[in-house]
Amino acid sequence: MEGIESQFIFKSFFRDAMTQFDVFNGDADGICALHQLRLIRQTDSVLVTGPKRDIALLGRVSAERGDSVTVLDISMEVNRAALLALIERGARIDYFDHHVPGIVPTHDLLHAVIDTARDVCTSILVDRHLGGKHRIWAAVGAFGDSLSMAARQLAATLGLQPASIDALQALGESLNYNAYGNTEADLFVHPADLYTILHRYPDPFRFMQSESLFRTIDAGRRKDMEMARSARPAHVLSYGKIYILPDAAWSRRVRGVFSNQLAATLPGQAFAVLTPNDLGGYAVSVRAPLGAPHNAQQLCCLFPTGGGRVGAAGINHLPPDRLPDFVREFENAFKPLT
Ligand SMILES: [Mn+2]
Repeated sequence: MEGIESQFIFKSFFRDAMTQFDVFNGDADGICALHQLRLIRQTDSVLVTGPKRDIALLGRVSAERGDSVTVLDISMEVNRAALLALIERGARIDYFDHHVPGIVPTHDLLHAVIDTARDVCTSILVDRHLGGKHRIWAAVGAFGDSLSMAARQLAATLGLQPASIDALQALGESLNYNAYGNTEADLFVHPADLYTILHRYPDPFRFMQSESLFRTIDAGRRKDMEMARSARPAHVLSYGKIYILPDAAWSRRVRGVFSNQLAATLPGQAFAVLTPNDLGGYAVSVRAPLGAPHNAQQLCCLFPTGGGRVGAAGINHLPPDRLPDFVREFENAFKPLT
């Protein structure tokens, strides 16, 4: 009896109270955007996040009339139906993002700050919104999103020494690296837990010095890269290499970063890095020669789950019986024109 009664009181209390939902990409940019906002306005919130590739997050939000939802660094286009449903239910939405949004709905309940310029990320949009109050975290987020120039420009306004700026870069890259993997099980720590721990630190240098979690991620990132570097390519061509990494959490985490590093090291060559997925096939990252980017997207779009850009593209699921086709098409795509 008592239980039922207190449950009733509990429920009616929460019906009147507003719930804050914080919905953010689990990468460095998403985490640093939220961190800046919550350093200004502290609130208990429901955290909704996941691995970097999980961007359809808004559908998981159960907000109702009077509730407030802050959305950071996930594509509005992908989350459109859920966004419209939340507005329909009467929730108030603040939306900050730098991905192509599609058509942005106009509604009193929606405050959207969207900018797709190449040199901004969500952490930078939040920095502008807050008038630079926690700019150092905007720099960390920008480093995480590989916007080194923009990040260095922000850091320069803070009067930091070059070594300190380099440390912020390593922090951004580590926070970002933690979000790579096919599922939550592949990550060093769930991004919601990473955010919760990081949020205790207004000062990024204190976080790096005091938090063992930072050292775990940073050391893990280096270890993964070492393992990848020791892998032998499955196919060596005169103009590129194809790697097939083993079925392991580290290889699923490192696939994209390893591809980028191969491309940066040998700018005249193309690379593909494959990791086994849970469908019995492969997830594929392709990098065109960095010196003359071409055909990466074209190659990946020959396969049903492929997509990307001209220099960097991927295939979500390459069925095992299509592997020989992929190798042949890779040769065609990057064969030197004679
Ligand atoms: Mn971003």
